[in-house]
Formats: sequence, C-alpha cells, structure tokens
Amino acid sequence: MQGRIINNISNTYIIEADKCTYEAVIRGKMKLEDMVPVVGDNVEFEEIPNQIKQGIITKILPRKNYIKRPKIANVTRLILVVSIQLPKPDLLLLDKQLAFAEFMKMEPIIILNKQDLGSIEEIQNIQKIYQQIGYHILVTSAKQQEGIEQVREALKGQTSAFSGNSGVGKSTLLNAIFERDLTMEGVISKKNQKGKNTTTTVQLYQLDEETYIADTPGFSTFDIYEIESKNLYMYFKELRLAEKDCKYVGCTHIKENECGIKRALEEGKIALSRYQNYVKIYENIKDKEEHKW
Ligand SMILES: Nc1nc2c(ncn2[C@@H]2O[C@H](COP(=O)(O)OP(=O)(O)OP(=O)(O)O)[C@@H](O)[C@H]2O)c(=O)[nH]1
Ligand SMILES: [Mg+2]
Ligand SMILES: [Zn+2]
Repeated sequence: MQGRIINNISNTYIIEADKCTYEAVIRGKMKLEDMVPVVGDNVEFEEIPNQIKQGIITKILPRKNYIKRPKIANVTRLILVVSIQLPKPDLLLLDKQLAFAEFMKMEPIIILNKQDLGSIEEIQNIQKIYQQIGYHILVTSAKQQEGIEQVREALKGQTSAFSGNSGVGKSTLLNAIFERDLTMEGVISKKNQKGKNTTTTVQLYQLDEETYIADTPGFSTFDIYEIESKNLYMYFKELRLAEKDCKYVGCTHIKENECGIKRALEEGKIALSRYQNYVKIYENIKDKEEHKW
C-alpha cells in the first residue's frame, strides 16, 4: 500500500492512505540504511495481519526536497507569516527565509497577518518592498477571519509549510483555513511559559485530496548555512538581476566599487532593508565558513 506520513512521534508514524489513517513502524532492516522516514514522505507500507489499521513501512518514495529543521519532506510551498504588530515584523528573518525558499526550490508566499493592529501605511510599506520584487503577499486578519479565502486559493494542490516567529498567528491562520480548532485535536501544542499554546511538533493536515498543510514549530533555526556566502545574492531575486552589471568576477556586492547591485540600490531599484539584510546574512554565513575548521 502507499500513503503519506502526516505525523511522527518517536518510532510511531501516522500514515494517511485512501482516506484512512494507519499507525505504523519502520521495517527493522530499513533502519540500517541511512534514510529515515519523516513527516511529508510518501511511503510504501504493509498492513499487519489481524491488526486494525496498523502497518510496517517498507520503502520511502523519492523526495522532491527535504528540510532538516524541522524534519519534513516534499514541501512545495513555504508560507512566511509576519505580523504587523505583536510581534513587530521581523524582516531579517523574512529575508532569510525567502532566500532559503529560493535555495530549496519552494515557492514562497508572504502573509502579513494582524492587519487589524496596523495602519494602512505600515502595511503598504511592507507590501511595496515585496511586491516590487515579484513576491505574492497576502494581507490577513486571522482572528477576524479576514483574507482567508485568498490564502486557501494560494494553497491549492500544494504541500505548504507555515513558518514565522512565535506568536505571528500561524496556528490561528490554520484554524481559520480549516474552520475548526486544529490545535485542540492532537498533541501538537503545549502551553509555553506565558500560558499560550505554542506548536511543538510537525503535523501535516489534509485540506483536500491534493492539498496538505504543515503546522511546524517554525523554521527559525533552519540551515541558511547550507548556502555558500558567494552564492547568497542568487537567492535574493532582485540582487541576482542586478548582478550582471557588476564589474569584477567574485564581487561580494559589499565593499567593491562598480558593483551593479550597489548601483541598483542607489537608483532605488533595490529596497534598502533588503540590501542591509543581505549584508547581515552574508556576514553571518561568512563568519560560519571561516570558523568551520
Ligand atoms: N489582533 C490579532 N490577533 C491575532 C491575529 N491572529 C492571531 N492573533 C493572536 O496572536 C496570538 C498568537 O497566535 P498563534 O496562532 O498561536 O501564533 P503562532 O504563530 O502559531 O505561534 P507559535 O505556535 O508559538 O509559533 C494569539 O493570541 C492569537 O489570538 C490577528 O489577525 N489579529
Ligand atoms: Mg502555533
Ligand atoms: Zn557587485
């Protein structure tokens, strides 16, 4: 049989197949190979005779991609959630995640949530930066269920993962999309010190036949360091475009003169915050590279 892993807690995997869920373990000899199944994997499994909806996973089908932290496979769309207030927009994290999405070949979509807490001007300032680059940016108010239909539309036929700082409203958005309280359905959230529910494990939800959505504890610690510093500009779409006007091979776009990217910045074709975040992330990665050995 074939199915998709939607949850994993220690050695137990929950598989969804033909509208049924199965509780499965890994076949003993599979553990010897280095591939271990993760949430999002499509797998082959055998039903255990005489056991109700229980199985043994025998094979992982080829993956489109694989994210290490949190462990999840076959994510085709990354939904990057920022809130306009509480917490304030973290554009450094957003730009990091956008670069990571480009690197991993996941299509990113930005959701600007908590519209009700911000002024039109604040919202438009952020919208402008990202629309100019060509990113899809949706404005929502999850708590008031505003803008949810356009989010559902953007998720169709994809496996999407929601990411963003704690408290931006990822779980609230998911509840609005599914029109039910998902966080109450499983052991996916626990109360943090402030007594709020915070997501702690990866769980895949099926919206319709071909649409899956992951609630995750967030990708804040994810491996941006898989990108080499010299290649970072390629994952900033508007920087990549301007790079053709750089004069020197191996231009880092930071200290050099006659740099196409710095010229585009001066001409207002690149937003200052994007460039500043590029420099910060570049130096971050560079630092890691130099301390590797
Ligand atoms: N005013 C306002 N509050 C919102 C909105 N969306 C979510 N909230 C509130 O923001 C708080 C955090 O929302 P969550 O959905 O738990 O945030 P999260 O991103 O899942 O947080 P973690 O699970 O910790 O990563 C809750 O108190 C929500 O009620 C919104 O559109 N407007
Ligand atoms: Mg949450
Ligand atoms: Zn340059």
